[in-house]
This record gives sequence, structure tokens and C-alpha cells, in this order.
Amino acid sequence: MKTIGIIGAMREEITPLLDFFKEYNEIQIGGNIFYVTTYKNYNIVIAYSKIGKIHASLTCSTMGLHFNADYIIFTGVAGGLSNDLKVGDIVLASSLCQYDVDISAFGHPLGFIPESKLYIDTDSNLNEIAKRAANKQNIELKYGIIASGDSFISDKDKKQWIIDNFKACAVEMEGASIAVVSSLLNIPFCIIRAISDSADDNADVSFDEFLEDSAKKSASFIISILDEME
Ligand code: 3QA
Repeated sequence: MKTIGIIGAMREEITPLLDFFKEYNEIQIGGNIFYVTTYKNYNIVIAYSKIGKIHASLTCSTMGLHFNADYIIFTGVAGGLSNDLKVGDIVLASSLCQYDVDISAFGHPLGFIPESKLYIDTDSNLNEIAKRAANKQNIELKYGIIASGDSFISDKDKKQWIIDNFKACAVEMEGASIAVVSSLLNIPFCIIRAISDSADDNADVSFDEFLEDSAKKSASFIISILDEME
């Protein structure tokens, strides 16, 4: 039986999934609780990492190296950067980058780490499944670059800087960790995020208001993806 690892950053981002699956075993590793259950012909392992790239890297590594996940799916919320994204819209990441990496002093492009890549692509098969699931429900998916970094962006100048330098449509704090770890471990992965705010001067207020709703939207879309997997 294949194993699907589903990761959120905050507890709120996985609560709707735990409510959906209802029964699971709990395994504690590295400060995370992994909720283990089954769905259709899959083992499902769910965890929230805690906020930020370092936490998400550990959780994703544990999913791969301990639970032998065959697929990794991230679910959660994000700040919208594109003008055409509004609260509640769902983004499917085409690729991920780390906007807070800077070794440009040595002539490298912003976000680039030697022996790695500036943009790490998500898995095309999982993305096709996500697009099919969206079509069936008339959900309009936004497909684009997501930029990750260890800051909550709530400033229009920082927001514009990320857009200008990375061509990203959304910003969050974990996606690139999932991309780095999953790609190094050869695990196909995809990143789903529902918009909670616009990363502008009102982002904190919007985030508090819409975290729960948008987290639910992302989580229920994850269920549609699982239903679309054979
Ligand atoms: C923000 C969460 C972190 O896991 C990244 C939400 C939504 N809007 C964003 C934005 N900039 C960056 N990331 C995001 N997630 C943690 S701060 C709030 C913590 O409150 C995505 C995201 N504009 C905890 C209660 O004190």
C-alpha cells in the first residue's frame, strides 16, 4: 500500500483533515505528532510542522525517511501577491523558491544555492490530478510560482520586492522546504494553498479573519485530490 504524507504548518491547517478522517493513530517524532490513518488504498500520514522553513524541513524529512511517504502534499494558506488572487482562491504551486536566500555577494542570483536550484518544480503528475479535481468542481486553480521565507509579509514594499525578484504569485513560509527535501529524497510532491490575505499592510487582520476558512478550503480540496488518485 502506498503512503501519502500530508503536511500543514499550523494546527489550523490540518484540523479539517483530522475531522474528516476521524480515527487515526498518533506517533510522536521530533516534536511533531504524526496522525496515521488509511483512506481508499492508501496509508495517510498527517502532521503540522509548526511555522517556518526549518520546522517544515524536519517534518517533511520524517515523512520521507521514517514513514517512507510515496507522495507529499502540502495544505494550508498563503498571502496573495498577484492582483487576480483574492481571499479563498486556491493556488497550485508550479515551482517554489526561497526569497530570503541571498549569496549575491558572490555573484549568484538571489534565491540561488550552489548544487541546488533557484526554482524547484512540483510533480507534474500530482499537479495534473489536482487540475482534474479542480475541473470537476468548477474550482478555478491559480497555477504559479510560490515564494517561501521566514517572515510573515505584511508590507507593500516587501511584497513588491518579492514579485519583482521572483515572479511569485503567492508567498508563505514553508513550501520551499517541502520542495527542497522532497526533491532530494525523490518523493513526488505538490503544494496547495488557499489565500488568507494579500501580504499587504492589512495582512495581519485579514489572516486572523480568514485563516480558518481558507485552511478548510485547502483541506477539502486535498480530499478531492485523494478522491482523484486511483
Ligand atoms: C503565518 C503562517 C505561516 O505558517 C505561513 C501562515 C499566509 N499569509 C502569509 C503572509 N506572509 C507569509 N506567509 C503567509 N502561513 C504565521 S504568522 C501568524 C501566527 O499567528 C502562510 C501565510 N502574508 C499565531 C498566533 O499568534
